[in-house]
Amino acid sequence: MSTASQATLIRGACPHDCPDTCATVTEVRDGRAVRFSADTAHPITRGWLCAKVGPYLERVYHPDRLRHPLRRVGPKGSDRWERIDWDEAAAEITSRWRAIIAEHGAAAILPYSYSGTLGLLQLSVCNERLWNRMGVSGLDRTICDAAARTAVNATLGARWAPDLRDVRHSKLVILWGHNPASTSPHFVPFLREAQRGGTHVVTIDPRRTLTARSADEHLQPRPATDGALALGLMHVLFAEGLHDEAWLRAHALGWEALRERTAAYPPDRVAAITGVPEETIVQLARRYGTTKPALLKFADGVQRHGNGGQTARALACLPAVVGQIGVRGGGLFYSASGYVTWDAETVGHASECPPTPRVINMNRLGAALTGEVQDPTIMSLYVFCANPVAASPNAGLIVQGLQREDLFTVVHEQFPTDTARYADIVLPATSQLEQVDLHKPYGHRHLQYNHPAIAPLGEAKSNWDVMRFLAAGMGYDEPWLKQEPEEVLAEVLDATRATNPLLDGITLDMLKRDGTVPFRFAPGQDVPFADGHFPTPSGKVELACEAMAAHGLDPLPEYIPPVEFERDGGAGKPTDSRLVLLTGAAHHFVTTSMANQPTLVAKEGTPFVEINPQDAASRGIQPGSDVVVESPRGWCKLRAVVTDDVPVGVAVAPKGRWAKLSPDGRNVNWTTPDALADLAGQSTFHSNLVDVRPAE
Ligand SMILES: Nc1nc2c(c(=O)[nH]1)N[C@H]1C(S)=C(S)[C@@H](COP(=O)(O)OP(=O)(O)OC[C@H]3O[C@@H](n4cnc5c(=O)[nH]c(N)nc54)[C@H](O)[C@@H]3O)O[C@H]1N2
Ligand SMILES: Nc1nc2c(c(=O)[nH]1)N[C@H]1C(S)=C(S)[C@@H](COP(=O)(O)OP(=O)(O)OC[C@H]3O[C@@H](n4cnc5c(=O)[nH]c(N)nc54)[C@H](O)[C@@H]3O)O[C@H]1N2
Ligand code: SF4
Ligand SMILES: [Mo]
Repeated sequence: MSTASQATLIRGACPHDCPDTCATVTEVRDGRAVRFSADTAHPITRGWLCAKVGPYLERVYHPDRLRHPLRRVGPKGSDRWERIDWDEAAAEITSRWRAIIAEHGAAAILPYSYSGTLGLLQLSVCNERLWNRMGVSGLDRTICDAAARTAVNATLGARWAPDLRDVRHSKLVILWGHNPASTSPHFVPFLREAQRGGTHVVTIDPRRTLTARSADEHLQPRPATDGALALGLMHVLFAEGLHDEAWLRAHALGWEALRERTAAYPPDRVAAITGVPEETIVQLARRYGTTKPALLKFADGVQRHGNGGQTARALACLPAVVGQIGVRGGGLFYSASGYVTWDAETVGHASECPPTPRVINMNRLGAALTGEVQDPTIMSLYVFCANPVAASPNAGLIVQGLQREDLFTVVHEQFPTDTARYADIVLPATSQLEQVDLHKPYGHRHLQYNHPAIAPLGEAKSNWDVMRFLAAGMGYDEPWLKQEPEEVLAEVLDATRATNPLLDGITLDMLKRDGTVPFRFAPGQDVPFADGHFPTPSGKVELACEAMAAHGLDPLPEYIPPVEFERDGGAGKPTDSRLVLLTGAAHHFVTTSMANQPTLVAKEGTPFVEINPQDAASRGIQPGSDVVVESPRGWCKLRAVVTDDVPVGVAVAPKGRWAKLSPDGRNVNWTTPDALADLAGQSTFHSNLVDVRPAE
């Protein structure tokens, strides 16, 4: 009888790579989670979870959850395993590592992780402590946001974002290369509220996304031409005197040089480059110059091009031209990550460790495993919180590298992913319901504590428990490799609070008790840069930015087409019949996470590629037929969706599909480039020219 068992409610945080970091509530009965829902009191979550995480218990109790360590018994990739226990697993891993270190040095070991969880303990600390102690190769974490992170920090001095509820004060909102209806859903109701009150919403995206459908205006520039579009808007603003000169004089470095630069971007030239009509460019510039407060919100998709750094720079400069920084309802919304940076020393204890011998760009994983990285060659790969075979670029080359007989690969995972398939040892990971963590969102300004709700499934261990276990196996004795989870969190929180007033008075006990705790903004200081000070070297917004020169870029924003695109005199038209393949977020997955949940896979349908009717006709492609999508890196097979949601010359196939769950055993990342962008080693997934043709 149901009355016999007592229900408990456990507070948590959604751990996934999403700006919303929802506050969750798990109902537990007899040790089993029976209901998973949203906190109704959280000011952003407001009682609902997205389509992906709503059915989370399907993920937690999925029959495919890994429950004990496995050792490979067949050839690499054959998916034949024997069950082993944790002691055997640790003994094998540590003895292989000792032998590799003795023969090649610790640099021959590469840990690879990204964003399976965003927790302080299970990701940030686990990215550092054991690896620093071992002195292994570092990973340059560039797959997602490296270019914009660098560009925004250099231009404004920090990644600070407005309270997303303040969009209610905006009169104009420009969503640029950002699809929040799928990727930051809790922003959308606030946006709608503003829109109902008369706010004009513009989306700038080559694809008619879910977000674009309900915008007031949709501009569809050719991919990777956004830098030119932004400079064109500035051209009109300066030419028509719609810039805020008083503000620029007081707060901006290099605005006159920027004005000169924009002289080369008159609307007719920008229209030719971008494909956006001249009148539309002029009208949007006038609207942006005269409608205040105006918010410019961009996210990560738009930077995943060969010229992503300069694009992000141009976008970061725009709000300054119209003096819309430090204004409630205005400004730049890129990321809130910069408000709190966890204290690096307590996260990693690097000062007590050997120096990191080298850093390897994660976008080059396939190349790194197959010869690009030598002296020493990578002899062991340890993957956790990532699924590179399905999520990283040029995946075919990664598979080739993982098949190297002399490579020792360990994968710590919740599921038998495309990457786990190529491991020598697979270790079972806990889910968020089974582990402790503390979360700092990148889309809003509240900390969120995650209590474990249930015991680990089978023999699953959390990342931190595995790190401690392996550290003991390596014979390390440092107390910071043995701490309990809460001790680690308290150590980092206390050290971070000591230098960051936004955490004043926030203790671990308070976080455990309240779950959600907002940052402590001083009165009047919750609007980013409200005091007119910018933490750049000059104290101003750096429109001309010497830091960019140090990265080998023009100190002023500039439009240069990505090298991957052979362009017709810079006019932005491909000179051949290939299509630009964009592979942004799928609505029902977070990259490849969730893409093995039956109800979500069913909602997403057969892996597809959208192409314009004109492109379909000229290639003899029937709607609903199978097509081959091919680049110089490789190919995959997808179902053709013929739609004018995508313009001529562009194809769209969302990221996230598992290769092993796809009919051809591949996904779009068999085609994507592993070339690096103009800034910070950024990935260039979307600078991808592909042939699309009917499958035989
Ligand atoms: N549902 C869902 N949510 C997610 C994720 C997911 O996989 N699924 N992933 C999470 C992660 S890891 C991240 S980084 C964020 C990303 O969040 P977003 O940046 O909002 O998402 P993306 O779909 O990657 O890219 C946004 C848009 O950029 C467009 N785009 C591509 N190239 C260009 C271009 O040259 N110009 C312009 N103007 N637009 C362009 C794409 O068509 C896409 O609609 O979302 C997070 N949230
Ligand atoms: N074509 C294309 N590819 C892309 C992108 C794109 O736009 N286009 N976007 C890129 C972006 S923005 C990003 S951020 C990357 C993300 O790339 P990844 O970080 O590789 O993300 P996921 O594919 O979600 O894989 C995360 C894995 O971590 C596992 N996991 C979750 N929690 C835990 C845990 O607590 N412990 C352990 N050990 N494992 C856990 C999950 O089961 C999942 O398999 O993908 C990139 N891939
Ligand atoms: S994925 Fe994002 S929107 Fe969905 S529950 Fe998690 S934090 Fe909330
Ligand atoms: Mo990302």
